[in-house]
Amino acid sequence: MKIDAVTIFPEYFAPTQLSLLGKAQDKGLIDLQIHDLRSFTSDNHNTVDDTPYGGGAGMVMLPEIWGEALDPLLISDADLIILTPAGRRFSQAMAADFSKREHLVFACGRYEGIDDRVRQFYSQPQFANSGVRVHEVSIGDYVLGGGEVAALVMIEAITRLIPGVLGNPESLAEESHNSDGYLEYPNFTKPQEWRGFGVPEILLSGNHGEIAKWRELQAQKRAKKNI
Ligand code: 6GU
Repeated sequence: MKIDAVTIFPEYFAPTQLSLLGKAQDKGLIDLQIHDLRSFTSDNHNTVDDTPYGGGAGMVMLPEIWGEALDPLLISDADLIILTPAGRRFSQAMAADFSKREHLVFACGRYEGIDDRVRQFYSQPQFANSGVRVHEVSIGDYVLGGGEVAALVMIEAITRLIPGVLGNPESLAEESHNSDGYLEYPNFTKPQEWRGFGVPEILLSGNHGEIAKWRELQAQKRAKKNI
């Protein structure tokens, strides 16, 4: 998978060199490129934003600069992901869909966001016909200072679903038993007793059928409690 991220803060993406994602790049499974939006400016101040038409607080990111940055990345089959708190809520199902794509391009907005004509421009039929799809995505109901952290969250959730990225692929197989795609039952490891707390007997029984039933029940209880 090819991943591009465009940002005014490339340093935010330092953690992508760590852990599974770092290894996936070493293995050649993922080609991740971070692009500094300011490198596409041509004025002395490297301006990336201006005041909003219609007035109001905050600044809006300039469409020309975004166009310069995105044009070379969106020449064929690609998913453009515009990060905005007003976007569609990211989910495990979305992560699974994106994990099957060839090329993801993350546009990290700062300030009050990116001039909406950037979304409009790349949503035109000539882009759709060449395989460019545009998505506005949010990672939850709260406001971040910018899209960088949201892009990191998405990149981590998506790339771990790519075959070969996880050290132990059985963890994925187990997750997928659950419709949401994640484990919900409580887990225990050594020691068998810790600060007076034991491990549920059933987990020591070796009876895998009963263990599966117990875990299912615990998952349901937990799901109810955490709604
Ligand atoms: Cl994608 N961006 C910003 N700025 N805030 C958010 C978000 C994105 N998702 C949740 N909050």
